[in-house]
Amino acid sequence: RKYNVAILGATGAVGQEFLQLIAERNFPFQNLKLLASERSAGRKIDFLGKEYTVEEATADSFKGVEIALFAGGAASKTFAPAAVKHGAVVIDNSSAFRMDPEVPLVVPEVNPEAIRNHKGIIANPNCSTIIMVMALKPIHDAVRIKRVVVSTYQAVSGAGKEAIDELSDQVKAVAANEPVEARILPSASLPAHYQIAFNLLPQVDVFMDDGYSKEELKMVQETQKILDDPAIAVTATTVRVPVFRSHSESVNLELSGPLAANEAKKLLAAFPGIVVEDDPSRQVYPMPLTTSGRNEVFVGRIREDNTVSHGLNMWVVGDQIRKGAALNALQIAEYMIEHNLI
Ligand code: 11C
Repeated sequence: RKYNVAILGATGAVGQEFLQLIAERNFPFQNLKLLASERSAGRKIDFLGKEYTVEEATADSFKGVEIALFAGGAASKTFAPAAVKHGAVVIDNSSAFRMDPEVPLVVPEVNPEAIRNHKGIIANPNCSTIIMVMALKPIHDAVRIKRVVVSTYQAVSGAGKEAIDELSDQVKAVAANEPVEARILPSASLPAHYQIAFNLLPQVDVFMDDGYSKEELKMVQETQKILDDPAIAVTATTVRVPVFRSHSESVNLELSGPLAANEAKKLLAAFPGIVVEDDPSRQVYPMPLTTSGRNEVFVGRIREDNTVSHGLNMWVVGDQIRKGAALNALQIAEYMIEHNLI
């Protein structure tokens, strides 16, 4: 059967990826509503041979909707309760509900069983978290991970369409020897903005009182919730890099027992949704340019770390708009359809 679907935030980077993936994966939709803020309402979008008009989202927009895909942002908090009241399942890409104990936080390859406990809202994790936990899960199941030290190299598209334009404009300005304007990064809500072109920003999202950024906190808390293991210690440094698409992560693990690098490779290669690209002799490793537009999470540079007992290093890269956002959310919906949960 086919489902009535709504996309909230249809004109943004994640919303557009939802449409692309719905077409690619032949997602079984009957009616499709494209919703956005007042600013984007009225825009026409051609999709699979039909013209859709973007509607301004209101509480009534969700009447008759069965699957509501929320691209993220502040609108989620406003509209999720209304969508649930109208009987929709909300799959939400914002951070609003992720740590709510009543809301499952799901990566379908990692903890699909959590979906069954939903009360209308299912949260999609933060993109950097999704990409990392995909690589942690097969290792954690084999030899429990005690501690994770992660540093991220995050693409500008994680901060939305405006940040993509910002990098593009800045690169052109530098090449033309013109003044560079910074308006968005590291975070639009903050007073200071810095050039990202030919630079790195050691800040993703706002800082908390303890000096960590919100992005770093998300990687700690969300990983513990998804792996259902409050004992796993995670410390993160999140960095924005001048890359358009795909987040990369340097992940250092301290395991509770021995695991040879070769064994880790086998575990990772056997895990659904992971591709191991690791052959130093031929200079094979994942890079943002080769992983963008792909659905899998790519792992390379897998090697033992002998500076601690049972240490392991790896390099993890994934398209954060696909697996880190729209694809993961759509996979949750597909799982629910497959298991008669809608
Ligand atoms: C970034 N990870 O790259 C962020 C974007 O909590 O869903 C996603 C924020 C979130 O800027």
